[in-house]
Amino acid sequence: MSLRTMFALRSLSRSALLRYTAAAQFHATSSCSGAKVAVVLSGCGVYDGTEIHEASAILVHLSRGGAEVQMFAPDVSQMHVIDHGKGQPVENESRNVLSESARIARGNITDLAKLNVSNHDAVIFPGGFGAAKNLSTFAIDGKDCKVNKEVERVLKDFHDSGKPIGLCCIFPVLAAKVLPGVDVTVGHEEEEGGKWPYAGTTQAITALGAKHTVKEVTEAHVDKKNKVVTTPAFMCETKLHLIFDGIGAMVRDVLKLSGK
Ligand SMILES: *[C@@H]1O[C@H](CO)[C@@H](O)[C@H](O)[C@H]1NC(C)=O
Ligand SMILES: *[C@@H]1O[C@H](CO)[C@@H](O)[C@H](O)[C@H]1NC(C)=O
Ligand SMILES: *[C@@H]1O[C@H](CO)[C@@H](O)[C@H](O)[C@H]1NC(C)=O
Ligand SMILES: CC(=O)N[C@H]1CO[C@H](CO)[C@@H](O)[C@@H]1O
Repeated sequence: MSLRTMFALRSLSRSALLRYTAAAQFHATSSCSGAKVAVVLSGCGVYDGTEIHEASAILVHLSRGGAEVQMFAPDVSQMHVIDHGKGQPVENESRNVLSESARIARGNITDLAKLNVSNHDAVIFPGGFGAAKNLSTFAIDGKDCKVNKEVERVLKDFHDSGKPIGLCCIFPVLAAKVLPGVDVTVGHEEEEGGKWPYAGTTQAITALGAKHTVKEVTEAHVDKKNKVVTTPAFMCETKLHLIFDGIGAMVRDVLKLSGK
């Protein structure tokens, strides 16, 4: 202990010292994670790529949890480009999923083909239509969709290695396709007057032979056997901070399962 620290400790009152110790312990347990987490993106913008708020919420909660993050995206072209102001496809414009995702990663992104499961403790996939348009063909083919082969490989590699997989929004449907019998949530199973506009997705999940569990937007669902953690996020028409909280629950459960 340095003289300076000793002096600082001596001058603290006993109760302040206890508070200080408790805070230090809390700090240690809350940020000791150091888990290496891969985050996989599918473009930039809800209608043709990654849902930006979901990606951001995941990164904030991972940062708070003390995780070390590396971001990835496949080097493929987007199914189409949507003008997010008009909600319509832009004709004759083509964009690359890796370079668009780099916007969210502040430039620091790696081709998904280079993701090696040995280098990470967990993987998290945010949602957005990019998952259904660029990482799979779910937007067009529904339950008969194909999944991008690198995405399929990564899901299987983490699953086979017993490393946790975190998913939100529409992404659980890709897990349902790739991981037989997985148990996931995308929220409620009825539209309930527009609160759950994509409730029909639950039918695709069960048609794929997976199990659907009903959860609230602020909750995460843990499939302990498969180490798959899911939360509804923007499958629910609700306030942004509730979606943020649900993603926080998902990220915490992923970090817990990583054992780091
Ligand atoms: C980019 O990300 C990698 C992996 O997380 C990290 O090691 C590296 O320092 C980052 N580079 C920059 C320039 O931020
Ligand atoms: C898009 O490309 C096609 C074929 O190259 C061309 O015929 C068409 O005029 C283009 N449309 C626009 C809006 O530029
Ligand atoms: C993945 O990383 C491990 C450990 O660093 C290494 O042994 C293995 O060869 C790598 N696999 C591939 C496909 O690069
Ligand atoms: C342009 C295009 O359609 N790109 C791809 C988006 O992702 C799906 C699923 O992997 C591919 O089939 C598309 O080719």
